[in-house]
Amino acid sequence: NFQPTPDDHFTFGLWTVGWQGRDPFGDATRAPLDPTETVRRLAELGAYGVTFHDDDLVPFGSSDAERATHVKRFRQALDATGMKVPMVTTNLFTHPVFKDGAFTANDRDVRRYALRKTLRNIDLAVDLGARTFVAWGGREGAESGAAKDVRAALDRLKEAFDLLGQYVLDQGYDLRFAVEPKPNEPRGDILLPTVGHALAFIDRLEHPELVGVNPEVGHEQMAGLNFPHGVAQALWSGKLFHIDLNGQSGIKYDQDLRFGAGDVRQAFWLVDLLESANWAGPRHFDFKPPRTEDTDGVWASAAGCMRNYLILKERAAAFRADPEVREALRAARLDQLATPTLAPGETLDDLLADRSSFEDFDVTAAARRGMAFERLDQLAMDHLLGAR
Ligand code: GLT
Ligand code: MN
Ligand code: MN
Ligand code: MN
Repeated sequence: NFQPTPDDHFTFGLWTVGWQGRDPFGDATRAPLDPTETVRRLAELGAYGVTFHDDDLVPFGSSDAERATHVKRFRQALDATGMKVPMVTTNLFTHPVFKDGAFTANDRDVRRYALRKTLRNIDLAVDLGARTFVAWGGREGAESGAAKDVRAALDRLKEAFDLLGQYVLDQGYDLRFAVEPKPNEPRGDILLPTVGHALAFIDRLEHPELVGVNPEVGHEQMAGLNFPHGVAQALWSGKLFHIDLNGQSGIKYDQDLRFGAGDVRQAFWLVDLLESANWAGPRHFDFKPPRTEDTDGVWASAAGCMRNYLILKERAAAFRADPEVREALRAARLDQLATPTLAPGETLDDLLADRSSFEDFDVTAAARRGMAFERLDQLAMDHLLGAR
């Protein structure tokens, strides 16, 4: 019946349902939401937990006493509802001090401040039981060429992650970092624009084992990329530490639609991938209920994220279980793709000596074989559209 329960591990950022609808052209259309109200409403809807930026919970500039009160009220709401906090992140983009970035700001004192803001928030994250710390570098970038020496900026970004990793090890924290790529917006060009860039960067760190990625559906699609393919490569690399689910319609501004809206076919293949890989992390929604919506519309939008995930999960399972699909997968030779190209024990010399692989290989006949992908894809379409 597509009714979510905590066992589905659906989580939401406080900033998602809490978005007031302020955009570059218009003022807020909704009143602020109290984080404790968000916790209660999401629990009622069947969510597992919430995530937040430091500033979502404790307004920027709060005193230590105010901070303690905000955290205490939040903790009480968590205890009352059983909601969890699997992930926390730092806001290093809203305050004007971060206008040229945080870990890669040209101003050295801004970089030191950004590190301190993050370290403080790591302590809170661990205190609330989070195991993942997301780092979205939305302001780490540039609008013009000479303004940012990208190689120097990457040195500073590495320095920041090396220090944060060292801190977590020194404190004995059970916490890993997840870098969230995005190609642009709010900066003209953002550093680590795609999952691939982030994976290559992580390899250069002092403690790469502590750092993975947090891909977001819309962010890869803003770069014209295939999101399930990016997630598959992150899984293949053992680097899918977290995921941001939402919707996007092609290459345009970051839409942050509810999950399932936008490119529904990629959403289907994504759910199929996460479920068939038995991915164990939370299904985290990072969306923005459109500013046309009132508070009822906000909760309808949040409920829609979870409902669409569950519908697609059912559709993907039906696709995988269909005997005709299994036969179509064989006809498309997916079983061959899963078989190593050399036989067990076969060497490069054996391959060179194998006349059937080259000298006697019937290239013309092999080229004539159809791949039978269209029939397979139509079966997927039938399942996705509920026609089977
Ligand atoms: C911001 C951004 C999101 C990130 C959040 C984490 S903040 O809303 O647009 O994609 O995941 O910092
Ligand atoms: Mn995100
Ligand atoms: Mn986004
Ligand atoms: Mn966003």
